[in-house]
Amino acid sequence: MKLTFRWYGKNDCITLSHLRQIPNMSGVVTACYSVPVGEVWPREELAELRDLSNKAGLEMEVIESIPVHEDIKLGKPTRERLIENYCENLRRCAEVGVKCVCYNFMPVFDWLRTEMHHQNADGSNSLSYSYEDFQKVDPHNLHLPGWDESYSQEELQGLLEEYSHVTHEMLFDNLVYFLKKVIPVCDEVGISMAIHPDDPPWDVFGLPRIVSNEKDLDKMFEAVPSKNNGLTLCTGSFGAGRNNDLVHMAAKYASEGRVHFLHLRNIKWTDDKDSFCEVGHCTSYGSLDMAEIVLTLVKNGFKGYVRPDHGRNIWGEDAKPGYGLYDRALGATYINGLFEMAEKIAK
Ligand SMILES: [Mn+2]
Repeated sequence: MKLTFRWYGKNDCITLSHLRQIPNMSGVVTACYSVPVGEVWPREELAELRDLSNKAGLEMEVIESIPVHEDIKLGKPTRERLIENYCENLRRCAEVGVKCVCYNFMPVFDWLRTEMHHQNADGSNSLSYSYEDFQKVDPHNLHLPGWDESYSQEELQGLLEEYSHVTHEMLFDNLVYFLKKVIPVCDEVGISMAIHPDDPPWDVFGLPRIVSNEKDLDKMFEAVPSKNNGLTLCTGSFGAGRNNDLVHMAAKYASEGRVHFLHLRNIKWTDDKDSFCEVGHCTSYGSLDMAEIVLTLVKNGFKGYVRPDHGRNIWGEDAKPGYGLYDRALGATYINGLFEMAEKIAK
């Protein structure tokens, strides 16, 4: 595996020299954040990100993400130009050495929580999702932490209205339409696409979601069989769905060569409905068996990129929720330990 870490570019208060000092760190996971969704990324900006990373002793082989414009998900006529731009971005990424691109196909909301600073017993805080609190959220008068400023109320209402006619089948057809244009470019330039699962893995506000479980994935891989049509196995996202058997999914998709990118984090189910809290990475902290997941991946030939996903805020750090340095760095060292042992056992 190659251990990586998300880096939000030059404006990230966590610097490349910080990242370089995390044991076994191979590279960054980043993107051109200045470019509006759907537009072409400037070559100079990509080259600059790559050069800054390389100068700090880090690779830039993973992009997270090249976002998919809502018009592509909605299947509007404008998707032709937007998909062409997407393909051009893939070519440009390949030119600077990118090997893997993470993306998602969630309508409007690419993640949802009800609390950004849930207080934990040990004095840390983390993101959480409460079933009870979520029932009280009105999408037509949205005040949800992390989302209040992403869209204006008018824009959001417009999008919700457009999606009100989109079924799961239509969204899936639009994903396949997109992949049938994008994957041949990936095959040509040597990039693996790694779709990120729905977070959390169920429909929200009546919006369809189609990357939530094994059945969804099988359908998608069957429609576009190239191995470059792959997966970001995000344990925290799939793991919030209690019917998802992460160990089984790890074995199946690693042996099929579909797991190109791994997001490792643990979550704890906090009631008998859908509520969960993000916790420290170790197995003992949450509901997912992290050691078994990693061992299973390695035994089934996983050799992709890994990054510690969301961490808690600890040691007084007040970071972008989920993206502090300290707990993700602790997560990284834990991941190193799991892989070192798993690779020894698998030999
Ligand atoms: Mn993730």
